[in-house]
Amino acid sequence: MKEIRNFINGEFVETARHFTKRSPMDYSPIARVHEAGKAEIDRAVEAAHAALRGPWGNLSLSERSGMLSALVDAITLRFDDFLEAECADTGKPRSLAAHLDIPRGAANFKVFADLIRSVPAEFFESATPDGRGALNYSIRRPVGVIGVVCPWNLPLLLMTWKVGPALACGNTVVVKPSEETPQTATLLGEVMNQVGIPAGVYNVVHGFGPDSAGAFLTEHPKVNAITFTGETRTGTAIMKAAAQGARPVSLELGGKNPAIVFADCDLDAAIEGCLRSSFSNSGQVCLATERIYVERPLFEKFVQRLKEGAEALKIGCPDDEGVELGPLVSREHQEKVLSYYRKAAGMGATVVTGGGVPPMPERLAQGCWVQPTIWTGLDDDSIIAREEIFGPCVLVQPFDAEDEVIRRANDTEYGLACSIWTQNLSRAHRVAAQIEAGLVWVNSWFLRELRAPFGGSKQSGIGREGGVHSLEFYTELRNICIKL
Ligand code: NAD
Ligand code: 6OD
Repeated sequence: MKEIRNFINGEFVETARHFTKRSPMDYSPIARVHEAGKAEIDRAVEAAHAALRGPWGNLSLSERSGMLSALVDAITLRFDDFLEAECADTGKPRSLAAHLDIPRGAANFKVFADLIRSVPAEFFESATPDGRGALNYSIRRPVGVIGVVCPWNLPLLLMTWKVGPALACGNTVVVKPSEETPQTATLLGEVMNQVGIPAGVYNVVHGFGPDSAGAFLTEHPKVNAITFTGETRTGTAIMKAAAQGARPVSLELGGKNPAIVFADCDLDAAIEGCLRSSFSNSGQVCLATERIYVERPLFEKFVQRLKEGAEALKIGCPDDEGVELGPLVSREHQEKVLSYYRKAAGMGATVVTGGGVPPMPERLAQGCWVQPTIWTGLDDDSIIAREEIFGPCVLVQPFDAEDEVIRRANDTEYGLACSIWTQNLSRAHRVAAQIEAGLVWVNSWFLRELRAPFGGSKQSGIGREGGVHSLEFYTELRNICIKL
């Protein structure tokens, strides 16, 4: 079994309390994780402040950016180690992690290392009564120590999506990875040391949420800002903690994302896109599609094609040849998803495919497997249409008119993402502009431009990150006024 330690002030730190990380594939113990208590959180926050005052804070912007670029190369050199660790923790297919999680882990540093070199500043010439005037300009300064609380679904990707801009802007961080996925954040500590990033700039503390590392970190008065990705309910608790001391938060929260499929779509592309958006990463993507609205003339054909696609998905372990669907991350999450499968059946849904646990070989029987599942025959008020399930499952419903489908797509407390499938460009623009979500894809899904704003509407989040938008959270803008 691996030992996973905290990473504080450039050193790997053991504690007396441990918890066990189990494999999603067969539920065997794979790591003993050292749980941080209040003392370790204090040390990490102090180290982060010391780095701000000292070696990190003293670097020029160009030196800082250069170090982050070196980090990109170092992550790429350790690609296989990151891949191994991410697949072990999550059970996701190696092909997925190799194309998405790990490259994005590096790209999240690259984009902000580049961007920070070319950020413009504003300047105003002001009139004054004496006629001499004044010059006003703005400077950006780091916010300080950022608490970064992360989920388990895309561990390295979502953690570096916060750490990349935070460090590029000159902050230091204390990261609390999910208790389900402690490995890649810890491994990144090794890489930080290899690159020579000063001790205390990047710290990792392990543990759970309430009464553990997550709460200790977000309640810590010397954490200057908190960026969080996870469930809306947890985000609400973190916002309450951040209210103490009036500290800023950036929240990326849950979703119940629709896809809208018009009868004039390219059907092959729509099927391929909806299979990916509903089932990749076993549906454990905040941007995943859990509701598909299909224009009625296409409905039967679409459902049949989606069923054939879902049934063809190969389920298995990360390294299995051609595998497309791994297990869910944990027993607890498997039980949650299966409870929705039971509720859907109990409510009289038509189970087009799936609905249970797939048959697996004996050695994997204890793993967290669920079948990819498609339902029809439930209405918009059912909990299946309303609550985020976060599994490989989707409800498909017919619609008749554009206004109707826009209203139904928007009829949710969430507002993260939406996909629209049509070949009519005018309609695509018209509908996209009326969708209440932070991100709308037309004829695609999860096509990411890292300079564009990313974030949720309604209960899917607060704030926007990505490109210059990240600067709004990770820097403080100050005005300097010079009287002439
Ligand atoms: P979660 O909210 O259960 O946990 C996220 C993190 O918060 C974990 O590290 C956990 O230990 C910590 N935590 C829990 N309670 C806490 C508390 N009271 N104080 C401080 N920390 C606490 O989320 P999850 O189950 O890990 O991830 C799945 C959820 O995340 C889904 O709802 C998904 O939609 C959402 N998500 C959203 C985005 C986005 O970009 N909007 C991205 C990924 C995941
Ligand atoms: O691509 C991203 O930057 C991002 N934050 C994706 C979120 C995916 C949610 O699971």
